[in-house]
Amino acid sequence: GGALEPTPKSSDPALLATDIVNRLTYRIGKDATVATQDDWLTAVILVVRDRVVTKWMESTRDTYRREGKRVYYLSLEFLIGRLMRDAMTNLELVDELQQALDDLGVDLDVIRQLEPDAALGNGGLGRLAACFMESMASVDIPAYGYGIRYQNGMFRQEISDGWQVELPETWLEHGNPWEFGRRESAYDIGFGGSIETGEGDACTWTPAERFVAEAFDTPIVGWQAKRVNTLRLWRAEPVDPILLGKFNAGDHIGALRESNKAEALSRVLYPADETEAGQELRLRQEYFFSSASLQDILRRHLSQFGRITSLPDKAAIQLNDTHPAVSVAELMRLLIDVHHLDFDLAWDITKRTFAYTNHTLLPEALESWPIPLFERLLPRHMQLIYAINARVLQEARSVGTFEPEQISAMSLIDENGSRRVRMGNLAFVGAHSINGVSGLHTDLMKQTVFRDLHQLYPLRINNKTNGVTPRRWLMQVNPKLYNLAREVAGDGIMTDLDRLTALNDVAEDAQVQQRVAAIKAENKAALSNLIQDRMGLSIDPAMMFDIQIKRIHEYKRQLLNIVETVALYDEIRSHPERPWVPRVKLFAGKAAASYHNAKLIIKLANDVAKVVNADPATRDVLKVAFLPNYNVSLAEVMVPAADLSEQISTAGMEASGTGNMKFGLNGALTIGTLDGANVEMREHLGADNIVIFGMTASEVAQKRADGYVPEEVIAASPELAQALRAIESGIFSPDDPSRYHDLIGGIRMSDWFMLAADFDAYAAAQREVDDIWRDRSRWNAISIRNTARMGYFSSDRTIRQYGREIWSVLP
Ligand code: 26R
Repeated sequence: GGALEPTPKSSDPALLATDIVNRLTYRIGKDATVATQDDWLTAVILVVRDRVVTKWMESTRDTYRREGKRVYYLSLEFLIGRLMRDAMTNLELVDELQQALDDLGVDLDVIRQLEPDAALGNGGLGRLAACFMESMASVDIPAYGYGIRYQNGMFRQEISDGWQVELPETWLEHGNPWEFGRRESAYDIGFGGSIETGEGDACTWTPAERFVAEAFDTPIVGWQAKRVNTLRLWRAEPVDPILLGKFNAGDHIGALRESNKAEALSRVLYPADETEAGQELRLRQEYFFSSASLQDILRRHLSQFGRITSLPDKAAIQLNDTHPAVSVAELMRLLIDVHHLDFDLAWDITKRTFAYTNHTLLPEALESWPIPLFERLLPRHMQLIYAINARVLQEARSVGTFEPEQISAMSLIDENGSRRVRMGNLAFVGAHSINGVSGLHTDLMKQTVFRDLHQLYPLRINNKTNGVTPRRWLMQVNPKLYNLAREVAGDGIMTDLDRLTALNDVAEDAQVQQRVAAIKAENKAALSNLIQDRMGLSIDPAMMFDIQIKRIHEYKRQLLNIVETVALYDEIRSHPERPWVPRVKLFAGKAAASYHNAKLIIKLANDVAKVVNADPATRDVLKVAFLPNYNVSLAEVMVPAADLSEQISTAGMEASGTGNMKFGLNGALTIGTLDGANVEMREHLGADNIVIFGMTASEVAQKRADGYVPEEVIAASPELAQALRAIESGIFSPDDPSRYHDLIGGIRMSDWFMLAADFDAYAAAQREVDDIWRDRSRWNAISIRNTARMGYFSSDRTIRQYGREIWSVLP
């Protein structure tokens, strides 16, 4: 029994206020009369943090005492956003802190907005990792997240004359009160060099370059502070920060070069989403954090359990996509070369320890590394990969039924063209579980990328449909809707989101409908104010808020939405007398800096907005806006304000989507294709509570195979033809009339994402949405049913499934 001080339970606002002033005085060194808003923010975070730390130590001691299994979530991305409200909510201290701050004359809502967003991720995969961290703590799974402490996370987006401009995001500029630097937890990371054969299967690797990985820990609080887990992020350091030898010899520059090289490793998040960066630095980052994390995991395991062979019983390591897949080879190296196991035993332990999640089937997002590069940076790992490959292919051949093409598809080495290491295959063969992130995506994995490996190991692929944390994405972002839901469904909804189904019974209740509509109106007014402040654009909250927010990518088809907007604009101008439903089309999202068409789509959204918003003939019924710098905090304002959620990817291309779930939970109607988790959303909502349109994944595949001719489709759709011509003609780009020739030309010529093929169905679905909107009681009932039936999409459910079916940490 530890003799720690009792948890400071003092939730009395007066005591909290004293605490805050004490932090301000003794930690920040300021008097209340001169404190800036930033000082107050830091003081409040420190007060909250202390309470978190107490729980954190309890959790850590509890895990150790139980001698249980720990989960390790390895991810190159954690898109956690702001942490203060999250921690306050999960400690159930929001009202008390609000009161304390009121008494001090500080506005919680003002200082809350000064906390920088931790944007250590691109999009879906990174945000999922953040929801999972919160859910693992909430369902009481001992877990560590491992990643990189990027000095610069996702870039800040400015819109200049309608174009995206990327600027560095300096989230650490004013320090980070949430993190604890752990100088004592540091590991050596090597690159390059040479190998000598040793005894048995072991080798000695002498790297040519060496760096140090230093740990920074952030506590992640679960709901009601049931458990606090650790997010451990690595920063790269030079081996000897001052390099005394060189420095003393007068080589200041040489010493600096070393330290710059180290800093580069944890300097910046790669902002390419779904297109392979292929840069040497990226592979270095992947190995850097994999090696540091595995060394840390083995050290912890050995210090508690003493025997390396029990690793799979005490550690489950989840690979978040292939970004940490080099871990498979690194664990083999550590087990064989450092811990002296033979290859067979090491391979058995490795497979029983790792599991791998796939998040995309797009061929351009499947990682593979040129063999010469791999060999140069990681010579020992290259050897091990060849050895693993030999075994796997031997196993495949011994089955006796595989064709040579199937064997070469299973190989860890891609031999078509220049030889490359396939990271997906490496992760697959090194893991006992490979999961997709929605039912459809998992099925497609079995039929496409992993078709042959799935035949060889038919029990490995399984599905874990994504989810989102209801604490952040309902309770915190939409407190009024949460309170209404709690009135109807009881206090237990945050631990059991399925209880929201109680709302089904009140979906037709006129009074509840009124209240839900009033809450939505308030959320829309808040978003309107934000748009007014940031863009100087005024939007009537009575309009339908039609929102598409996500990374800009052709497969997500923001362009389909914009083209339909142009067609609608044209129709309204031709028939102004018709009873048009007033709508505002809102867009936000970042484009990879190197992704030409995505950046052009942003410019087009802005060009269309400029023309449409200035037209007195349509002004009252149609508005368009592209909100700059989409991030978690902006999503937190937009999601609760949405009437309509756009989830319109080409079927078969969006692995799951998680924005779709956040919108549904907050009562938006979804217009979407049968893609990713939309398929399961329809099953849970019932077909009357979601508007589905367009081709299915198999129809898309069939049409591609049959030879799709977009010009035929365009010729058959006067509305589409007219809208495309309008964009091409330069109506929206009078300063550069040919700006969109190539973009629209791509649709005419090949239209890989089948925008034209789905256009008419999409436009018809939008008019169906209008019809529902006109019947406001029907709309409100659908909205309530959306909230009622989204319980399945809680990340607590997802995590419990991982815990039972993959990690064996739950009964
Ligand atoms: C290799 C590198 C360039 C790279 C490729 C792809 C880096 C990042 C990505 C992002 C991918 C893997 C991603 O974010 N996928 C998304 O994962 C979400 C969570 O599972 C899904 O909801 C979403 O559909 C999917 O696109």
